[in-house]
Amino acid sequence: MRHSVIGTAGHIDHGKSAIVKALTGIDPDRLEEEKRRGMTIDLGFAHFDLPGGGRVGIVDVPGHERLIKNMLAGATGIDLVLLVVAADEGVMPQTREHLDILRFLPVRGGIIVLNKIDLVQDPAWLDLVTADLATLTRGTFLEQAPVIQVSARTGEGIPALVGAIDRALDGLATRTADAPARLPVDRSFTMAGFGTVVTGTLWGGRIAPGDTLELLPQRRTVRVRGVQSHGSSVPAGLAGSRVAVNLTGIEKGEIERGNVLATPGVFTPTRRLDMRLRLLPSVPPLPHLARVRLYLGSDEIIGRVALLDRRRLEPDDEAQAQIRLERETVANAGDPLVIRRYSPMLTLGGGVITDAHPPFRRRGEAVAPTAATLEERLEAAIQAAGTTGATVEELIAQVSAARAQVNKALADLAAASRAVQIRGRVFHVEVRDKIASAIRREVAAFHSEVSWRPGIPKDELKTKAYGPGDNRLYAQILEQLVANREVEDGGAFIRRPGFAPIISAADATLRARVAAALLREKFAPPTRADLSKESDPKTFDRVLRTLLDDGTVVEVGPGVYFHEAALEEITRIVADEVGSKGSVTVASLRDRLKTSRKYALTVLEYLDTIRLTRRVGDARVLLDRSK
Ligand SMILES: Nc1nc2c(ncn2[C@@H]2O[C@H](COP(=O)(O)OP(=O)(O)OP(=O)(O)O)[C@@H](O)[C@H]2O)c(=O)[nH]1
Ligand SMILES: [Mg+2]
Repeated sequence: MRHSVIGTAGHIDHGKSAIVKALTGIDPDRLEEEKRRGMTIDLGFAHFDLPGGGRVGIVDVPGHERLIKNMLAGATGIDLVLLVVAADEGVMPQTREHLDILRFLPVRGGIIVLNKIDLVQDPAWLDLVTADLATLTRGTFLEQAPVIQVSARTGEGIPALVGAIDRALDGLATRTADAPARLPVDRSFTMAGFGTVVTGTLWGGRIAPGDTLELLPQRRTVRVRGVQSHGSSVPAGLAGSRVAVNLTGIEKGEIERGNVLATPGVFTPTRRLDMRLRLLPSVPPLPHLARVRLYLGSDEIIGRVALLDRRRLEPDDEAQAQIRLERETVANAGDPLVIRRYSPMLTLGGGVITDAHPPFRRRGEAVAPTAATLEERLEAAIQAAGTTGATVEELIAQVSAARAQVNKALADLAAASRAVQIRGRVFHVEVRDKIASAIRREVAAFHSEVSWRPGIPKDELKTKAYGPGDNRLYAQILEQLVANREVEDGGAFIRRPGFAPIISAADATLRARVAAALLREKFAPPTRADLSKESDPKTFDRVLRTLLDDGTVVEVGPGVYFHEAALEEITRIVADEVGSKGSVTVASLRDRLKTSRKYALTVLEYLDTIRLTRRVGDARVLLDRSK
């Protein structure tokens, strides 16, 4: 069974909670204050079963600008996001801010939910909102996301949304449970008769009753009494799902959001982290040693960012930095992070941890060689895979990082036009561009060298521009060039759009003569030697080629040429024979055509190869094309 967790995101009052309720029947706003004020304050949880099987957990987040901290704690670990936008209001500040945050998290996919469609009658307004959304998501992981119009109030579009969720989750590989357990805690409470319970989205591994775990950064050893997922006891909570863990050996008051429940001995709490940090385009520059809030998992920690190679980090720029924290947290190289300004609060940017236990670094100090980001290492691996490309599995093994992180880095590389995914394999864009240039070059060269042919034969083009082997990448590139009208697909040939072969007057005369000769004795056509008797061999070859190229003449067997009109007549006769007698034989065709056995046989074998007929014993029947 598949386990996944989806999260909501979007501006306040756009209907995130209403959509969760419409999908699951569960009202995620569980606090009395939430019900009274009609807004989400803290995270809400719900779940439902997909029609195709698989239980999905939903984390509902608040849209209020002052509650981004809670949103961040909920968004950690989700697979898929529903970015909810009210159709009557369109893109609003937290639509933007939530998307900015999600861009730094390893969210693997998303759906844009255009809600409150019942309030909008004007199609022009909807077009405007949709266009705004396209601008907003351009270059992000949501660029290709489906946009589903719904009304949480009337229920319109909800089945379509369920379908879109099903499809989106289907495309995501399941997470591996054979890693150390790591549960960023987003809630802890006491349950009568049970004691302390913590919940969260399990990042990795599995948690089962009887396990001894460690609560960090407190370094407290705890025991698991029971595990639930979506309200029912389970033998084990698995990576990628929502879990509630009943613990012994600890009081609720000793646990808070942001703590991590983990396999003992794997993580050492830290107060210093190296990171690759990127600022959003729309924020003020970040000075050296600025005080910020760091978001890691479900944790929020205050710290100062030391820029190692510059005085300040400009918007939309990236740098290596070290953050010094005011208290301990749990981190691992490769973890995604977000930073916000200390005050007034504003999402500044995010990035990835490059070292969770670095030495103290001074300004100007060289950064450890391990500082190559996952994205950089991934890009190098994709480049090395060349025209063969690599599967996501192969890439995960090569960069030894978690699937979610690799997927996120791949999405970033794709958004930055550095990598493309073609039918399950990832290729570097430079590889694609090189092949596209080779195709353009070979087509142009062919036209200038062999201007009397209608284009370069497809096989020849592939061999020259790409070489042998798996042609998924090649086929896709060629298709793209055809779609862009850079080249034209002329059946057996590729040519410059609109190119027409240039045939000399002398060649044209010979062409007409050869064609006429073949037509004259159409069922027992002259041989190549007969036809070429009075011409220069090179000229004859060229002229015959032009006849074959445009289909006037067909080579039905080695050195046996029929005029296309003759072949058409034969096809009719064969169909007629089969129609009246049930099948056609070499002898019966020979008699009908008044030709030799050799010609009748060659023609029938040709009809077999083009799959018009099929041989049954000594006879042939028509091949049913509908099968
Ligand atoms: N007409 C109409 N109203 C809706 C629809 N969906 C939600 N609403 C109303 O919009 C208001 C806000 O809905 P919520 O679901 O609480 O919005 P939210 O996005 O969860 O808000 P926060 O959690 O505070 O960010 C409520 O009064 C809902 O009844 C809809 O499709 N149509
Ligand atoms: Mg809400």
